[in-house]
Amino acid sequence: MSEITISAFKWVPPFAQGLVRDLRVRWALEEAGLPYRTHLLGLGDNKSEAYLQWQPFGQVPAYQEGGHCELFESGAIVYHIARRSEALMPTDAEGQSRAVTWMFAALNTIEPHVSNLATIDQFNADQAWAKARRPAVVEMVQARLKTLAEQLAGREYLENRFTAADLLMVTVLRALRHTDIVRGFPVLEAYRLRGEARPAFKKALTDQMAVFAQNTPAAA
Ligand SMILES: N[C@@H](CCC(=O)N[C@@H](CS)C(=O)NCC(=O)O)C(=O)O
Repeated sequence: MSEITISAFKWVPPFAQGLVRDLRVRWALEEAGLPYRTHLLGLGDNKSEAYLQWQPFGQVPAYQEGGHCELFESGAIVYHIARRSEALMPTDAEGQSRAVTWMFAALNTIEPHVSNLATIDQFNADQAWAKARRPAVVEMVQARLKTLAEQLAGREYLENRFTAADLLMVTVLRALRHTDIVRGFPVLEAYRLRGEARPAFKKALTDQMAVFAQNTPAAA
């Protein structure tokens, strides 16, 4: 495969370290055994004209392969990698479609509610509207996680093996690390820990955190 480059931030505040979505791509590339380079973005670089040509929303991650295949959206990038790696995707068509189903469930059915809660807690905790809204948002997250826990009962992973869907789902659950919500579902807590115990995850996290450590601003 041609040379792969992914975008990532040089530094983010501690509440976001270990959660920035380039982690998903790093993890997928580690599972697939594919080497990559990083294109590191400092403050404001993600809104430059040049970067917006690559990632129109000015977000990370973005992905480039062979100097031409430019992708964005962490889910699409992980899918692109998974399509070519048995480590992330079964080889049979039905198994692939099942994995994709759970990838969408992670990003489209569960992550929006998790993000709503994270937005309240990390950026608006002191606002009256946030205090009023939070209980209903927590309830919605718990309802989604209850169903997920039921699906995972008696299984190690969402299907009968680890796939890109588990990779995405575990990263979604990790975004609740500032709460006790996942710990309230022992099946999900065990699933999260199972994902985080994978060598590829550990390598991806170590590499993301190393960049932040190297670029910590003097005032932080
Ligand atoms: N749906 C996008 C979301 C990407 C995203 O929210 N990235 C955050 C970091 S985790 C970001 O770049 N935030 C800066 C911004 O939105 O300006 C994906 O999954 O790639």
